[in-house]
Amino acid sequence: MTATPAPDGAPDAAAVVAAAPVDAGGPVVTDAVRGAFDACLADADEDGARALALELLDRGSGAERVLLELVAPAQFSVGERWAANEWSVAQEHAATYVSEQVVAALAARTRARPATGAVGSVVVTCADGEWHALPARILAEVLRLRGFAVRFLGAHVPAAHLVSYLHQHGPDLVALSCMLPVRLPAAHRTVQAARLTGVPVLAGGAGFGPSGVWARTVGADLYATGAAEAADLLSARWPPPLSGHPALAHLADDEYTRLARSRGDLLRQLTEGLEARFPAMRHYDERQREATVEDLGHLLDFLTAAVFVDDARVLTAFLTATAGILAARDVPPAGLDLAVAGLREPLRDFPRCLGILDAAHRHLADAGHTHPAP
Ligand code: B12
Repeated sequence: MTATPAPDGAPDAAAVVAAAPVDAGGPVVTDAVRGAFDACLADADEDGARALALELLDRGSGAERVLLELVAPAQFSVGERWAANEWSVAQEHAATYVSEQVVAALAARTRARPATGAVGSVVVTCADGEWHALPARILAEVLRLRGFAVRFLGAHVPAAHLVSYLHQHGPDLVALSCMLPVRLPAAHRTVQAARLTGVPVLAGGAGFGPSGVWARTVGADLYATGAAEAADLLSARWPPPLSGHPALAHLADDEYTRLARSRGDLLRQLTEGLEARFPAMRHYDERQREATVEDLGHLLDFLTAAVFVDDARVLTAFLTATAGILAARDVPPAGLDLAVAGLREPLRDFPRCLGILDAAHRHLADAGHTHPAP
């Protein structure tokens, strides 16, 4: 089924939603509704996207359903399209802006409803350096809809500032979002900040790894995969316990600190080493060179985060994702193996790093992305 276009070419929100079957949670978010919403994101059609979401709400869909079954999956596929080189960064940014406006519109519409009686107070925050605020915002709205008193701090909150905020407002819980594993050291600082004020931390977001394994490593008290799971968990276990203990004894070897401190030097050595081993790089134009240096910087950051939590999977997951992104842009992923190899010499005195680089090489070899020795 396709959406009936409105006179200006945008999907007709009322028609698309009216055609959807209704269950106990209101109109179902069908493929047709999703398709119409995706079309609005693709076209940066803020009005169309908002109209669709509010139409669902007006016809009886709960705001939680609209947020979690329409907005969040659409935003997730925005990333897939960018990764597949179907969408430019600009298109992705425009789509994200539209999603943010839709979340704001849903929040504004539902905020006027009588409060259900707050069951507890939650500060929702992102780790320092984390700019993925939309998933945390969706979590904040879902918690609010479920009756929690929520303060949303947005992206990139330095731990030191959080401490004074927590002292000032005394919430029952900090909900910490981390979408990139490279922010795990910052997430750890946030957990420490909350610990200083005696407030437990609920962690969530893809940065905490499969099943939230690194949430426990950095000492979070609770973990939930998504907003609905978080709301269910908190409703069942309130007040939340203060029970997490960071499992970071391996940091005593100082590899993480030394690695983080020498990022600039390592990036320069890695870039120069690659130029020597891969002469085609010397003919890169400025844009290609910048993109390569940026990718090498990400490689170093993911290695550093892997050393922080002592888990090679931080790096291997990054390599899998990056190999797909490079292949979609006709760049041979085998270059990643060359970069991994190029780090061995500068890091020869870092045994844990070398172990993680070995695992990375084996991972690339298993995927057929190894580079013949130059
Ligand atoms: C939009 C976006 C951005 C926007 C963010 C804008 C904003 N206001 O949020 C911008 C442009 C800033 C951005 C930047 C970057 N991004 Co980005 N981004 C995305 C994108 C497309 C969507 C993220 C999103 O909103 N997802 C939808 C959410 C709503 O779905 P969800 O995750 O299921 O949401 C649930 C959970 O996350 C959970 N949750 C989240 N937080 C919490 C907290 C708690 C306590 C709980 C319980 C649950 C919870 O609850 C949510 C609701 O149920 C993703 C792609 C993707 N597939 O996700 C990439 C993605 C996350 N980005 C990525 C990258 C690499 C980057 C950059 C490094 C790119 C660059 N080269 O600079 C930067 C890093 C910026 C930084 N320092 O943080 C990668 C991460 C890869 C990896 N291995 O980690 C992804 C996966 C894209 C990709 N395919 O490579 N990005």
